[in-house]
Amino acid sequence: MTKIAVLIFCVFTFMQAAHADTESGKTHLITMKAAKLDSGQLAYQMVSHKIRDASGQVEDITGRYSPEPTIPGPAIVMTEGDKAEVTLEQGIKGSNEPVSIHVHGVHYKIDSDGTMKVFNHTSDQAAFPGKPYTYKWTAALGTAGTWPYHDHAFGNPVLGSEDKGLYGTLIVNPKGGKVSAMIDGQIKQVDIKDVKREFILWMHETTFWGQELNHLANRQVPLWTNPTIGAREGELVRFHVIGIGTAFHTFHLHGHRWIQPGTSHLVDTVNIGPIVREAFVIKAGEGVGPGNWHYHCHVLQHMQSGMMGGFRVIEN
Ligand SMILES: [Cu+2]
Repeated sequence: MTKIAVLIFCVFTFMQAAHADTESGKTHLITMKAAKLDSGQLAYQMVSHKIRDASGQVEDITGRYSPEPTIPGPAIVMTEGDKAEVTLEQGIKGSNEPVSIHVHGVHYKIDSDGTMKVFNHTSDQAAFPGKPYTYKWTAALGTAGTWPYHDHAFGNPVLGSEDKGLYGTLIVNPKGGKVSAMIDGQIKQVDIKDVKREFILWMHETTFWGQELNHLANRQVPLWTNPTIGAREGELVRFHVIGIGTAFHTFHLHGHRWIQPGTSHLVDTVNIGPIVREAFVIKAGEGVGPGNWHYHCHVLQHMQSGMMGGFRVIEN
């Protein structure tokens, strides 16, 4: 080989190695369904979630999810470097309309945008009855965070029906497995594996819609509206607060404080507009002990409409 050929070969090999290093080799094979609740609201349901690793071995984690459609929809948890193939089925009784999943945060090609041709000028990326649609996502390096996914097609080919309940959460955990948090008065790197409970609270108009990821029981628990949530004193708890709809909110948690992600700025409120989100870790009862703590929206009108719930910290 000439020197140049050797150089090109070396650079190519290096690039391949670097590329491989950014991928986990894990692919999430997910099937979800859009359905109608008895209330008339719409909701996503997990049908099947399998994880295939680089060696081809498949782990089925469907049992972690609620077997029913829920609001918010199933929380999909990935790690930077993972890929996902998400197939959506249209299971909305009495309707022939398309329904889709449009995701935020992760990488995807234009054909996985989850929008209609009238919007994307490419194709209808939605499921019809008997005709599922598959989206491909890459949780590339740099996409760690809590992201929303939602419909962008049903009932209105431009807007979709996120407002009727077709929304859910995608959590991309950082490749290193650690997030920063203020614990015992110091900013520390918390191992996500040490977080035993995560609470997802969506703020929709004057209502919280909640979900617990309980890692002790390995289950996702639907909490529905304005739920009482809880933890044992000293447990690390991660909150994911996300807005949807038209209102702007101020999320507040009594007795606890946290740092705004990426800063050392200590807060006990966060402003949440539509599809804006924040995730943070606290140590339950830190410095204040057990109690029937509260969380609520601090916009007075929303408080007056009952936008609140309990955060019960019990003695260890
Ligand atoms: Cu509010």
